[in-house]
Amino acid sequence: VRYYLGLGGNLGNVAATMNAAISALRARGNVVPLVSSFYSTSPMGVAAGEPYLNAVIEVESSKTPPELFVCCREIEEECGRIRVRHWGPRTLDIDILLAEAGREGGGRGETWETETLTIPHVGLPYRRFVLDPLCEIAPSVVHPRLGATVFDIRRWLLPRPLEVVIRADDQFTLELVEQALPPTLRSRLALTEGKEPLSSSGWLVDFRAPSDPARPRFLPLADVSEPLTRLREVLEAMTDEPSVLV
Ligand code: PH2
Ligand code: MG
Ligand code: MG
Repeated sequence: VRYYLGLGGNLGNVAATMNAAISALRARGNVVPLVSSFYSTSPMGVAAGEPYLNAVIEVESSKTPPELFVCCREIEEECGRIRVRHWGPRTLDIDILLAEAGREGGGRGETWETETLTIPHVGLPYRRFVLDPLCEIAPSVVHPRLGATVFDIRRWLLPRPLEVVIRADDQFTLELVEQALPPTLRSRLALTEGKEPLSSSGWLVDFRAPSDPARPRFLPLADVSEPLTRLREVLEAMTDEPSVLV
């Protein structure tokens, strides 16, 4: 099975840790044909800490998704990961992004939905720190739920200002959302209120509906405990420009 994995970390010598993780994957019988550049990225999340180094690798493996998931957890631990807090600083995070990915004109690839594992990774469509390295090594791979290539998904994040429609409720009005965003972030966005994205490159942020992984460019916030904080994090990750370190 062909997989794409996201690597990230912000504690210690992350480049060395990521290289050690790639060696550990190979030592466990997996083939790693492609490794992206290492990207320096802004931390997403108030608890995330220092800037991150992120990369994406292609892996050929005979393991099933749950088996690979366990294998990645073991390697995270081997590489010194301590889970101090959810989304806190870490030496190494390995996320399964895509499995048996289809190519343009070919099949669509696999989806996986269990309590511990969702494939494709839910954050993939809106995280530049994932899409930039993924696009470097696999631009023509198709996202099985969105039916779009990685190249196109990344391209949806490039317009400035980025068009974002807010589906507000009584509590989270457009005015409140605008006030919650720092001016630098607000200047990258064209915010309006509505029910659907206005154009083919637009995004919808929904404060009412819970997660629905089948909907493209739809960011649910109804199932999040601090929607405005989360919204700011997500919009920052969408519009940040990660820098490449090589
Ligand atoms: N991972 C997180 C939280 N925040 N920020 C960046 N820049 N890169 C990450 O890999 C990352 C993050 C949770 O997995
Ligand atoms: Mg992660
Ligand atoms: Mg993880």
